[in-house]
Amino acid sequence: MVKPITVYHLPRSRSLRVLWLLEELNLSYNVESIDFIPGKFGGKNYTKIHPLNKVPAIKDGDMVMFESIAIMQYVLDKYADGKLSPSIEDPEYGPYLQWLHYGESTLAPVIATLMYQRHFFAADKRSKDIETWAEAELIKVFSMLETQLSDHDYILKSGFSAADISVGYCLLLARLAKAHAQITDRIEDYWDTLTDRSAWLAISKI
Ligand SMILES: N[C@@H](CCC(=O)N[C@@H](CS)C(=O)NCC(=O)O)C(=O)O
Repeated sequence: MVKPITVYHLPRSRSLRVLWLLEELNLSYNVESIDFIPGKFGGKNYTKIHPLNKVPAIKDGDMVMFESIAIMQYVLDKYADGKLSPSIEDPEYGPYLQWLHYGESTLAPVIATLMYQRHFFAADKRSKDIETWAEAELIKVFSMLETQLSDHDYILKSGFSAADISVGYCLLLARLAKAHAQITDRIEDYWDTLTDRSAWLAISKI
């Protein structure tokens, strides 16, 4: 890496996935903090970086990109030297990719639904039916995770990988969405294991 990657970041947001990965890999980075202005997230200048004004985005040299999982894949392919993801020949490669994407494609939308119902929508726009649906759905999608974690500490038998970062961020999101009733004891233990890692401790307060 010639110059450190710039990470556009908002506290407690999906940009934590990117910072966590960079920290685990011991790569240097700059943090560009985005202001949360309701309705004008990040302001006009940030639209040039992310046309939808969402986080995260990164700048690596002249290259700008967004989508947290895609950014993770980019960093892993370009700078990780085989760390934190199994090789394509490894039998764990398929399950690894599945869980890497499960975090954003399956877990995050359900938890985000709860977040909107409980925090973001005005009281008169909330729907008890949607909230009840999301609670039931979260039990289902967490049960898959619970099964996967039944006989090892991390998602893969071989140990900590980027898939844990993808899924692990959703456990923070679930707490922010007040989904404690859906977080089982095993998932709580997994959260404790993840948040004990020095890389998480280094970035969680940024
Ligand atoms: N799939 C995208 C989701 C990005 C996203 O929705 N980020 C949230 C913060 S965690 C955001 O920017 N929300 C502001 C908005 O949607 O206006 C990713 O993984 O990067």
